[in-house]
Amino acid sequence: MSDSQYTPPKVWKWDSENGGKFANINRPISGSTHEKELPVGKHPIQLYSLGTPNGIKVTVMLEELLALGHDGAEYDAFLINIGNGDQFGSGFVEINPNSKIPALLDRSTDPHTRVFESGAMLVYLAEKFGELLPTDPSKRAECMSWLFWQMGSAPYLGGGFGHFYAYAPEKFEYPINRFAMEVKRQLDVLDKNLANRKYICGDDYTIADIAIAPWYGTLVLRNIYNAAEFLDVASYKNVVRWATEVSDRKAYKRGSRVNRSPDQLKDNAILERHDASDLD
Ligand SMILES: N[C@@H](CCC(=O)N[C@@H](CS)C(=O)NCC(=O)O)C(=O)O
Repeated sequence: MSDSQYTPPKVWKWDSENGGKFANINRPISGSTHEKELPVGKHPIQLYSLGTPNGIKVTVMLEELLALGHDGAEYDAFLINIGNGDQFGSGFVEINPNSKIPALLDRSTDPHTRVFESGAMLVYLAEKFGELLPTDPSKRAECMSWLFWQMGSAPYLGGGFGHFYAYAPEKFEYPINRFAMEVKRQLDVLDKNLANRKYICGDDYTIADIAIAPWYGTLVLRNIYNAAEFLDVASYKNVVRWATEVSDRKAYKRGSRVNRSPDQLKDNAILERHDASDLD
């Protein structure tokens, strides 16, 4: 247990200098902090994002749709630098009142369609183009179940484990134990599911794979949070096998290079994507 004692006050107060990595952008209030219109490119789909696991889900999906021959999935991906507070600009907040990347605007509809929440974007795009989401009600339910599983589980991995293991100003045993336990349980859920399945929902690659791979696939393959050894990720052999296969897909590779922040521009990563040739 940690030695530090904290007695919560009667009413919580905002201490903007709390020493945490994200103290400069975290706020207890929603809404915009400044007026800023979003740029608009030439393609039907406008994406305002950053190449984090949540952002990558959508660029991978768009690249998969383009690979399947859907020109209507052509997109402009503009960089939203969350470290600089771009997510609090007025134009961004109009698309996503929750001020988090990714945010999507489909300008091919009248009126334009805004979509926030990466899971909602995967479903929107899957339905719009009739791809990667089964239409049979039972298969669709299985796919949706895993998609929602990801949306509910990943905050334990990123906001819980990753935050306390890698970003908190000090190492606190209690939250690290609690979230390591949960993340390992989640990896075990995936590992057991993938023991008899090629992909998350069965024989077919779906939006459930696209949602889960950037989080748990990256965790087992790329040592995020420097925690590969701590969590013994190599022991989840079925997850490693699946993650390797998914991350070898051409569209996955292309999508994961988009909207990398300026300090992450390695391995052919690009800041913004406005043309297919930007990734060639
Ligand atoms: N549930 C949301 C989560 C989005 C999210 O947490 N985005 C993070 C980056 S991965 C963000 O924009 N953080 C900025 C902030 O919290 O101010 C989704 O899947 O779209």
